[in-house]
Amino acid sequence: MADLKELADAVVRGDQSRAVELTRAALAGGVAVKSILDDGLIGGMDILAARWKRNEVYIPEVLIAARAMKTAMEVLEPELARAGVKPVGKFMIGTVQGDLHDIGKNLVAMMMKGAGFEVTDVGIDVPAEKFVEQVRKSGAQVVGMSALLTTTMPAMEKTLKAMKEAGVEAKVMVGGAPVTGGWAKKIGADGHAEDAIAAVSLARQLVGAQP
Ligand code: B12
Repeated sequence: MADLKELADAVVRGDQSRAVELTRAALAGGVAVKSILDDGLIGGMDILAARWKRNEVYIPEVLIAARAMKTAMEVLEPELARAGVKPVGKFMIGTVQGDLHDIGKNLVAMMMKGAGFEVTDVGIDVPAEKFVEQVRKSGAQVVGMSALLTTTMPAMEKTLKAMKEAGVEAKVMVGGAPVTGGWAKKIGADGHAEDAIAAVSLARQLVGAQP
């Protein structure tokens, strides 16, 4: 267990090489893959999430930690598949058509991955039809749409409509600086989250996992 605490610390510090080294060492030492994921990698991101909630860390620190977690995940992923460990859920995210902002979207994607979701990132400037096509392809249970421009917020409504018309059953959450809970309600989305941490709690709720 001590090694996993050290692994969580490496993730919190954003120390990529140490996180990879400790993940490899834990695997070689016979530690259960699920424990490495839950207590080491996700454990580290949970510590960071709590610090973010208390305004003790800033976006760059979260990005750096998420990158360390992602690199260590690459070592773990084949083992997770071999051990039959299922993701918390499948999440897909994209920035809506006409909008090129992706820093917030990437942060949400990374935090979601850090929370144990299988994540499909469909990129920026994504037309409604591509959202529909990709949600089907990925089998996502939750879809996230990001918009940073007031002029692209209507594309969220258009995309949601296209998904409903196509009979897509995935839950939809919306976010981005100008997006509010009121907007989410107005367009018929299942929820809105202010930031990446809140997005993780919301996604967990939407797939029926523990918040
Ligand atoms: C960086 C930036 C850019 C970069 C984008 C680079 C990139 N790769 O993303 C560049 C230079 C390309 C750019 C271009 C433009 N930009 Co700009 N840009 C910004 C800026 C400064 C920061 C945005 C950002 O990354 N914030 C940091 C991230 C972490 O925060 P965030 O995106 O809000 O994400 C968080 C939450 O919102 C949430 N979230 C985000 N997405 C999602 C999704 C889901 C599902 C959920 C649940 C949550 C969630 O979680 C995130 C993490 O906590 C903002 C100003 C600002 N302070 O917001 C202007 C801003 C958004 N831009 C603006 C404008 C006008 C433009 C341009 C039109 C400028 C121009 N005339 O060309 C173009 C538009 C290009 C286009 N078609 O998209 C305006 C928008 C005004 C408005 N209300 O519509 C802003 C507000 C600046 C301003 N004050 O005028 N921009």
